[in-house]
Amino acid sequence: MDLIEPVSCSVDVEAGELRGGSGRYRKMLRELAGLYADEDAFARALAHFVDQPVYEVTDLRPSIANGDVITGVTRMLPGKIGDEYFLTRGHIHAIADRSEIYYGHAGEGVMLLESPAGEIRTLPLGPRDIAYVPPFWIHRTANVGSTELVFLFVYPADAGQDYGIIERSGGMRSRIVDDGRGGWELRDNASYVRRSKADIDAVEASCH
Ligand code: S6P
Ligand code: ZN
Repeated sequence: MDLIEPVSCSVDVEAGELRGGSGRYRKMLRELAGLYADEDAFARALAHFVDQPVYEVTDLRPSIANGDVITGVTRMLPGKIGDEYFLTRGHIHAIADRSEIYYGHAGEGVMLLESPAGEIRTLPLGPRDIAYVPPFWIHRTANVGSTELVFLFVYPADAGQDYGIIERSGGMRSRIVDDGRGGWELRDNASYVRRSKADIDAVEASCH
């Protein structure tokens, strides 16, 4: 039996970080090309966000063993590309039946979820909101507020992330855009291509 040492971490909500974790990565806007509908607005925004990560993840990854968990904190800047709110890249878990819990700490977020067949759901992700991502749902998060969005996540360590499922369908079926009244609304993504039966079957097969 290989024992892992128990460890305590804490969430620094002000800094939007997990203190005492083991890893960190940053996502720059230039790494998110193709996510947003308005390519001209994206090109203009690149100049403003040269040095600043759009989002940053600090996590605790004791191992990637089946049965272990990965815990982390994501901190996202507020902002829009055109009228579309800042987003995480989004993914389905590489082993697609692995679920996930998010817990909001600060700011105003929305989780956008899509089933392999293209059904859309949204969940609020503000302070003390718990968002449950069930098995097989593609998920990404938007910062729909005017301050930083900070949330915690926990998911099985063997889950992995498949980002290609969103790229192959031309994005998710809906976009999260400014409704013109200080809030947000869903808009159909004109570039969206429905998944074939073979693609949907491949999601299910990822678990066997
Ligand atoms: C991992 C979990 C979060 C996201 C993070 C960044 O399964 O859902 O850690 O990774 O919020 O999003 P993304 O889509 O760039 O991995
Ligand atoms: Zn995930």
